[in-house]
Amino acid sequence: MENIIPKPVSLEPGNGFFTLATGANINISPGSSELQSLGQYLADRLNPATGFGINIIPAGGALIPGDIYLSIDEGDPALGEEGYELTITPEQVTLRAYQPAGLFRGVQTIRQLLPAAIEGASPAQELWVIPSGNIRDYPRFAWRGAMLDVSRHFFGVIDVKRYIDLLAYYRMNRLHLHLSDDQGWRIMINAWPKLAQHGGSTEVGGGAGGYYTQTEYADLVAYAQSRYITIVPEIDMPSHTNAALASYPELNCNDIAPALYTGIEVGFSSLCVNKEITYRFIEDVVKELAALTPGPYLHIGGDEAHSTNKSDYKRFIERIQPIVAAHGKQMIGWEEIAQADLVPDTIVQHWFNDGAQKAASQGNKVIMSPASKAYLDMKYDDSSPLGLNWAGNINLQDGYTWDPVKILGEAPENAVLGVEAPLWSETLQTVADVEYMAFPRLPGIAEIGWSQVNGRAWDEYKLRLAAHGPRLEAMGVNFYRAPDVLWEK
Ligand code: TNX
Repeated sequence: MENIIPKPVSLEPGNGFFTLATGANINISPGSSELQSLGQYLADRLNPATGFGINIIPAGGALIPGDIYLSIDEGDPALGEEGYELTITPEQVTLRAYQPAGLFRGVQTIRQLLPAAIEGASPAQELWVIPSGNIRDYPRFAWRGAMLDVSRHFFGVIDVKRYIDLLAYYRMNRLHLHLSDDQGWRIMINAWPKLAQHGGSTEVGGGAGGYYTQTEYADLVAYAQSRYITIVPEIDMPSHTNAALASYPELNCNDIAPALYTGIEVGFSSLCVNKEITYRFIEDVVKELAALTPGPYLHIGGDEAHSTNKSDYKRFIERIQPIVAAHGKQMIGWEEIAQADLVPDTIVQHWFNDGAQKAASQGNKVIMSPASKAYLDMKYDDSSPLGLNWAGNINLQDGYTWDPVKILGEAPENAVLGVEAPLWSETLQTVADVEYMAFPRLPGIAEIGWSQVNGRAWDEYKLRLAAHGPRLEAMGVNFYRAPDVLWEK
């Protein structure tokens, strides 16, 4: 019971065990299509390794011994959107929540309470027991995210779905996709098709790159939604735009398209902020992206605009803000945008300077992604074969032992929406590379976002993490077996 990540708010062990056996059903109430899908999601996690063929049924009157119950009937509003209550007795597993998202988070806890072999892809000989007890749990922060840079190296739909599934396992709820940068434009925009066709045709190192069609992108968004994860699309501007500038000469101040770029320098490109066509372009991109995005957020980058002068930069951000709002989205930007006058609902993402602190003291909400703690692309240590180190090496302990509300200095704590772990992909070419950098640091960030700060300690956490080794192995995750953790076999 003690090895759950993120650590639950409260956990009381009971006596005995529940045994999942052949013939067990998942009972749902109410019998809505949403709960049917949620039940099926759980059955799909349990059936491969158990071979039981568990079915979903609407809950009836009398409780059936050996069954699992998922219910939002008379759910406790105090659990909020994502909280849940899990009661395990030798007779039943009962998961209750106020909202379906809470059930989904609780389902991850059920998975983690079963033997690690439950995550295997084919039937295993195992006694499928869950220790009795009571868990009541809800998140500390509303925003528990990861960012994947699909621009520097492109990752296709299957790869991103796998990442979504791993985020879900650790109860995260946001996936920020960095969809454009100097090296690649990764989403088809029908009004400006060369962005994807030309701007998406390469990546760092000169590989083939790629892009999502709008149908593929919609499929990704729906997949994330089925895991109660909101996709946050980012189109970076005014800098980090070489792929766009290379695709349309008219976006350049001199009307000359530069060549595609496959290196890893930052900050050299800029949209032509004094041309009207730049704003028509942004209007078209925001319009199509907003239409593809059911979530409330749209990220406009805004970082490292080293070749845009300060007053141009400020005017640019102040002109983009109402465009995003006009398409019904809440704007997010990296903390450099705090140089501009921000409307109250613009969200600022901290990474490396004091912009977020300034924004928070002005009343804006902030997302904490401190580069020296939360950047999954930093090396673990000097011997790491992948990653960068401009913000320092980040070992597991460094990545785990920080508090998002202590990063901001004088700014008010309630400004912090939550945490996000960016994974920039300059050095990452494959899913195996992505997993090696994200695991096992990502579960630590997930815990910082979800769990209460009291009771969190590295010495205790690293024991729980050790027990996740066999789980990650069963899922086929290529994780870094950090020497400071006594990984269980
Ligand atoms: C800084 S973080 C960047 C990215 C790089 C990253 C590499 C940020 C807002 N900008 O363009 O990929 O460093 O760690």
